[in-house]
Amino acid sequence: AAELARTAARSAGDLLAPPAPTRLGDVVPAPERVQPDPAADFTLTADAAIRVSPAGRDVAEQLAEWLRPATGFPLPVTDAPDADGVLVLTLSEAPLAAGPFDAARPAGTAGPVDAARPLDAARPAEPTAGEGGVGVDGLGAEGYRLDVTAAGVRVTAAAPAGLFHGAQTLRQLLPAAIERAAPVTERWAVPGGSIVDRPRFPYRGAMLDVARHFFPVEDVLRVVDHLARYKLNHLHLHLTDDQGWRIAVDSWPRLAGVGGITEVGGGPGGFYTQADYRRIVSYAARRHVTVVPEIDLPGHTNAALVAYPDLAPGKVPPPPYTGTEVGFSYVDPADERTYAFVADVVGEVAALTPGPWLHLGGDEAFKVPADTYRAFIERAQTLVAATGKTVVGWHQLAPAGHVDGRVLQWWGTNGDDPETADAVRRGARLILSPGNRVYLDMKYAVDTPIGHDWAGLIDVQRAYDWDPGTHLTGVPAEAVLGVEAPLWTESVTTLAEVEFMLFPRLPAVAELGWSPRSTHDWAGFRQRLAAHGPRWTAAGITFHPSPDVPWP
Ligand code: TNX
Repeated sequence: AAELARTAARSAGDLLAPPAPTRLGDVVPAPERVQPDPAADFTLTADAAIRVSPAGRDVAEQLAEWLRPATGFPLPVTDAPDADGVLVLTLSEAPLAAGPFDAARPAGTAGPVDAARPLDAARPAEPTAGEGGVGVDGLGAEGYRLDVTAAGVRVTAAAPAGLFHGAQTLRQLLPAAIERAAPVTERWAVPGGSIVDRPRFPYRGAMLDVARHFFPVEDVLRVVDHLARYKLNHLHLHLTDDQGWRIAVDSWPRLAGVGGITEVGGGPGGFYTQADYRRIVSYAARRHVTVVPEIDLPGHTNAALVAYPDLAPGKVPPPPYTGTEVGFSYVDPADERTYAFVADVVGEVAALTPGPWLHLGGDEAFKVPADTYRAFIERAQTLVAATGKTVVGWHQLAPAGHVDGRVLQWWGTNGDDPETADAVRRGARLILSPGNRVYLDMKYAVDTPIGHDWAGLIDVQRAYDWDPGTHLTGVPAEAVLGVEAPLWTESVTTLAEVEFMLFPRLPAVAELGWSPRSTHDWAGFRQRLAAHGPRWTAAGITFHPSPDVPWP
């Protein structure tokens, strides 16, 4: 009787309350499967608690940190995920109980979905475990399931990363005012229904060039937050270039001490101490973002040569460089000390980096003859492999011999690239960063105040409308590890300018990396993206009000 009374009261409430302002499918990146239930909207109230399994505690704490400022609610985090609660985060290797997805259909068949986001027929929901359940283990470490009913919200995943992505989805389903830093009066409604979601590609990233202009730790942490919102899971830091060396290396202290004090335009530069770098790495790790450090070799090394002229060809100390030309510098490939330098640097950087990757650069070494370049890269790859890390490099590495697991980051503008396709046949995997699609330093339009245009103008539709799975001729989708959007900073000097170049293009790239191809739809994406404008405004994030997007 009590249950009946509660249900009746709830229905009466539903009749009175307006629907949640956000629709369940209004998430960026688009979830794999969405099944709205408009009768099951949930409203977060001051008495809510977050219940979580012990291993998910840190995700629950972060969710509370996101929701407390605007709601002003205490949102205590407590154990006991099995008890009834309002916001429940559950880590489970076991099959999930049947939920709204499964009730209407036999196990293993496609369920009804949001008409706007049809099920990807080629990629059915993962092995339904037993009678009508979805196995979270089938969602991988990053997948999650989110169920919203009038009584509460439950996020279920096999690992903390999945819980984290599910919590980010929940954050997006609340009204935009949730992004405010101080309490506001609002009905904190969440649209009812279920989402089952997991990434298309394992590697989804962005690169920040901290070498052309230096960005302090706090700025980098904020960029990590931006990545994590959109389920990007890698931050590539371009740590070294002609204009500055940004990471302290104990065995070669002048690299940062001398090479770190310059930047484009003559500003003071700067560098990360090893403690600073560790702080970035652990802040990112808490947000399920892996840092990929890049030491660019053999070119883009003027700052290192200023610090250690013995590494320069001819041992001639070059002057510090604060311009924006590329391709003139290189470490001396004929001197054995160069390889000791490479070994020491990659050794220290590897030791500071828990993630599996170490990026060797390799781009634009125009002054090094092709066979010398190849031999240098092969030695450098071996030195990286000896640290236990997997080699990543710009696609100029392609002609060099394969080394276990190596990954090429393709930044070309023409998808016919036989050299890269050949490296893939020899075992390389690819990160796609097509210059004319995802280079975030390109201008949006002719009148964009900062940025380049050598790869063209890139507004949001251009960043969104391509397919990483088919972009390169002769490269199968299985060889594609994922996508990354690089931000070079020759013309970018402040955090606000970084954000201006990231938003709204970064979410477009995030969707290419995360969402199944079947959800790809420019008309729908621009609508979903538009709803994020008020979120960015509420969060104090600078963005370009692109005419491609129907902002509210
Ligand atoms: C090319 S892309 C570069 C960078 C520049 C960028 C400017 C790549 C691997 N190298 O050195 O900053 O163009 O867009």
